[in-house]
Amino acid sequence: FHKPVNVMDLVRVMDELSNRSQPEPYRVLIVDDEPGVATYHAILLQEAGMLTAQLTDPAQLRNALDDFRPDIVLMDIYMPGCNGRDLAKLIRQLPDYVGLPIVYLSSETDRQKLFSAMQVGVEGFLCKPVVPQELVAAVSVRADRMRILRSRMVRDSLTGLLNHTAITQFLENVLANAERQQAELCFTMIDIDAFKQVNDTYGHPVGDQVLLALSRLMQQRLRGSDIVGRYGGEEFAIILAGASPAMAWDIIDELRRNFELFKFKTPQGTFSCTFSAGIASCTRHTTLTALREAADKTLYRAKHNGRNQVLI
Ligand code: GH3
Ligand code: MG
Ligand code: MG
Ligand code: MG
Repeated sequence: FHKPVNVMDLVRVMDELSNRSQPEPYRVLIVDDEPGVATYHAILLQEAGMLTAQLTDPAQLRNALDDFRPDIVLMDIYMPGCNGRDLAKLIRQLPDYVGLPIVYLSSETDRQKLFSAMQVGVEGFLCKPVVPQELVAAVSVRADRMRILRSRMVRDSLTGLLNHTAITQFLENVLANAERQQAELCFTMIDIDAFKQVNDTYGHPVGDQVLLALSRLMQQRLRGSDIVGRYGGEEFAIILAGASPAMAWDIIDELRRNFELFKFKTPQGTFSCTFSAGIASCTRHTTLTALREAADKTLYRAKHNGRNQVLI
């Protein structure tokens, strides 16, 4: 089992979404058996505003990747006891890092050997001694692309909210944290009422506009610490960290009251939409599955009870 999404990526995305912080510097992992050489390259990159980590023991590669979570790896080819080609090949076999850019930094000039080293899935080669501007440019364009891809992987393409995988991953981590700190946490499932009818009456594009409108409303109205995702179709999930069920109810019910006031204007007429929501608290349901099931059941009760309501 591997985690398809790393929490650090999610935190970055949440920061981006809420404009809470400056974009984080690119993270570069430098693999070189000679600490002096690694440090020289590290300084060049740091001067360009990047964050670096150095790895001299290839046996620690997996840990370095998981802990440092680089946007790119700079790899020496010749190192005692192992070579860069084998390490690059190993990275390509890890599902989490299949897209991670790898660039060789080596004094190898034999074309044939270089081709062979690149065949394992390495996209760049820089010759030592490297021209500083060339190093910075080669690293930053690739790191930037990696960031964009990572952020796409955790987002829903229509609304830009966290996708199902990401929100699940987030919930798992926030739940573990809440348990350690004995903090409160509420998980809310939201489902738009009679949404099929909206599509059937006004068309799918109008349905999409409704989904977008609710997404925007949630992003505007929720606190920075609340985490919103599109769970699937017309279902959304909200993690309210540090909120009691009563607090969560107030927040979600205010959303509900705001949403029902929206008027969607179409050539076929103007209409409004509502949603139902179920809230579950981590103090009563401590596992991920139990929490989700509880929220789902409560949502079902809200639907059964006549819709357009929030239940705990
Ligand atoms: P209920 O009040 O019980 O939730 O009824 P409902 O009609 O909302 O529920 P149902 O599950 O029957 O229908 C959900 C609809 O959501 C069906 C599907 O076509 C639509 N849907 C799912 N994803 C999208 C999307 O991305 N865009 C649009 N426009 N519609 C979507
Ligand atoms: Mg070397
Ligand atoms: Mg549904
Ligand atoms: Mg629905």
